[in-house]
Amino acid sequence: MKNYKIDSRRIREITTHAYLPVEESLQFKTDGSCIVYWMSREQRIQDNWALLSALDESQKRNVNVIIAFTLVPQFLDATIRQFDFMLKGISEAQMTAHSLGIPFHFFLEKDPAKAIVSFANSVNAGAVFTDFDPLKIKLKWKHEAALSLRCPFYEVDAHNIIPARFISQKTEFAAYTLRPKVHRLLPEFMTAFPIITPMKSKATLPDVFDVQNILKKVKVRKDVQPVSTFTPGTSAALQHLDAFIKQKLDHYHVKRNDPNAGYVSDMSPWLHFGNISAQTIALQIQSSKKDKESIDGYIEELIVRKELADNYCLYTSDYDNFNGFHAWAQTSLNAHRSDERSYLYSQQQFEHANTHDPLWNAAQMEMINTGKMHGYMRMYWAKKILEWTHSPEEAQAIAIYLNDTYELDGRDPNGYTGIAWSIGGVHDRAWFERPVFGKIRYMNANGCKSKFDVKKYISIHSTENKGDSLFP
Ligand code: FAD
Ligand code: FO1
Repeated sequence: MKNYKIDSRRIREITTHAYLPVEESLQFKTDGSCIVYWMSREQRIQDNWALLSALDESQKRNVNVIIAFTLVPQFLDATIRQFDFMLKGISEAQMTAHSLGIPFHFFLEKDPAKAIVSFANSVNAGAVFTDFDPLKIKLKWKHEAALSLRCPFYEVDAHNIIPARFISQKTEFAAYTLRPKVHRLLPEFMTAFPIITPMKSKATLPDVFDVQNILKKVKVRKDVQPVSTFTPGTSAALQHLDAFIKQKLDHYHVKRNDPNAGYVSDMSPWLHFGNISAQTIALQIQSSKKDKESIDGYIEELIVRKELADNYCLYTSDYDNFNGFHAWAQTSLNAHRSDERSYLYSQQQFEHANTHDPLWNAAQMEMINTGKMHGYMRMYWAKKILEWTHSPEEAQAIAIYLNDTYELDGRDPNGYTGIAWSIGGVHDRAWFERPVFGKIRYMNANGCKSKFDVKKYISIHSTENKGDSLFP
């Protein structure tokens, strides 16, 4: 594979040897017989800056690169639906790695940090690379691993086109504060990926893991069934992207907010699991010669909005609770805590799409049946949970629980930020005051009626279940 340059602004050294007692830091390894890539967020082989960084280091040292994935038996509110999708995608990645001669090791471990440290020691790793993820659970895994690793440990931002830690060192107030930085820096970072070609040295390849066998071992809810609406893995993501560009992109700008039209890209499940890189998508969208307003609109969502979500989670550790909201929003919501709610529903009533509102119920059923609620409906869906619960805290907790249980793309910075936008006005401005919402932007069914055919949406997604019945 010909030599290439990794942009050092993507890489952060996490190594803690600087803080080790002298005798321990003397054990710190600078040689080693391989380089390990601890894959997590970016579950793909090609177009992956984290793997490319590890490969670059392995070539400099003339040693092999080895991939390791540590699966935990439970992950936030993930169910068999998300584990099924993810594992099928990882299985494809393992096959691709092996076809290139790169060993891909798979571990099912309660303690991922412990697993990666013992693996790195067992293969005498000269360095460990992993991919950037702003979620608290992932930062904890990395911190624990860093405390015990005795070799250089690097984090590479392979999710954002412009690395999150580089583009901003603070919580951005809104899209308009981040957008100019994105557009100024994009030309520097929108480069083509080097293609990984088969390794010269023949490393021993581990056995491939069996998806069904692992699915039997994970400790997750099995009643939220896998969906047939999305095919897992990188090849399906690339095929779907190609079809979107050819058949839909031209009308994205005009039709993307109509949940009946089907003119969004549906790339979020594959982006969430890292089966495809946002940079790969952006490069293809930009060179597509399609409708300019649609290209610009799509790039706004894929880059500004998505990177804004990583920024929010990276610099606001309260991204999943009320304390993460701006002061104006907290003051305003506090002032309306005792307002009378026109309706009140429990988590279970929401979960069973059992409210008085057929439009809200249809959105919930779209998510339950297909694993992906249309983006426009997610705003309405979350805002109504704020309106029909006792408090903003309860609303946010229910929205996160439902989103992370049923959405294929859930458990993601986009989700925590989308819910904080809807319920806590994060990245939004104050609107004129009203009961319960205070100055948080309000949405209602009439607003939806002016945008799309609400009756049609309800008939398509009404409460009769299409998949295996979730609720007896
Ligand atoms: P397209 O319109 O085709 O956009 C392409 C890509 O741009 C998306 O895949 C996504 O990566 C990015 N994007 C688009 N809109 C947004 C946005 N508002 N914020 C951040 N990135 C965006 N997105 C998730 O990935 N996971 C979630 O769990 C999630 N939960 C949400 C909850 C609420 C309450 C709200 C308001 C939004 C949520 N979003 C979430 C953001 C957005 O709704 C989805 O990313 C989008 O609907 C995905 O569908 P798509 O790929 O067809 O989007
Ligand atoms: N990442 C891992 O490294 N190991 C896991 O076992 C794991 C499980 C998992 C389940 C559902 C899900 O939506 C994500 C999961 N992830 C896992 C993390 C994922 O790859 C992303 O890093 C984050 O969820 C997005 O930031």
